[in-house]
Amino acid sequence: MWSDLAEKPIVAHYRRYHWALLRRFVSPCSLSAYLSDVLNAPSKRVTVGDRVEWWTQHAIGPQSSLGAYLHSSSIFQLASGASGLTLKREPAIWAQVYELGQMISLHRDAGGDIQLLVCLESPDQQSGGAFCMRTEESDIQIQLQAGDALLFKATDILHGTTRLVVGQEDSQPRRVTAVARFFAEQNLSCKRR
Ligand SMILES: O=C(O)CCC(=O)C(=O)O
Repeated sequence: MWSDLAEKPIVAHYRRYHWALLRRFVSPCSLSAYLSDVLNAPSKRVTVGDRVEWWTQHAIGPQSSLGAYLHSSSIFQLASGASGLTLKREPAIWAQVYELGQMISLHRDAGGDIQLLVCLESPDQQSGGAFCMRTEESDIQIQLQAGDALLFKATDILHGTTRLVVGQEDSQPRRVTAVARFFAEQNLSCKRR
């Protein structure tokens, strides 16, 4: 599927801007299994700044259907091809659930060389939960829909989300995303010194 990657528009976009949007990346029939993997996984509350920001982080096991998907060779090939790096085969994986009032403000991640963010559930458009990026060129907001994915360099690009609020048709908004974070192999020529 991802052969001749360098010629794909998504890869060209990633190489130029360090992010690329993949609409309808996950098949609708897989979404409910992945979502239930997240909702049944062990979780911990993450709080930043005295409850100004909080969300729930879920540990995803490699044996679950979502874990197997994020560890699959097609995801690995996509990340390798887009980054142009020799990546370690196993990504770090996890998921996060945001509910009413929850968000994550703009930040850069501390590690990783390329990250795939997959949206498994999205609130309606009036309920917030947009993915935000601040690049050198502009501020970008993307309302990810369930099944959409975003490849991005999370250590370079400032990113976060808008807060989930009560929408006209959604009094209990929820947003669920999963992450596969890939690391480059150590540069062997540097290691030898
Ligand atoms: O859930 C999101 O959209 C943001 C996740 C995030 O900040 C990250 O993967 O570093």
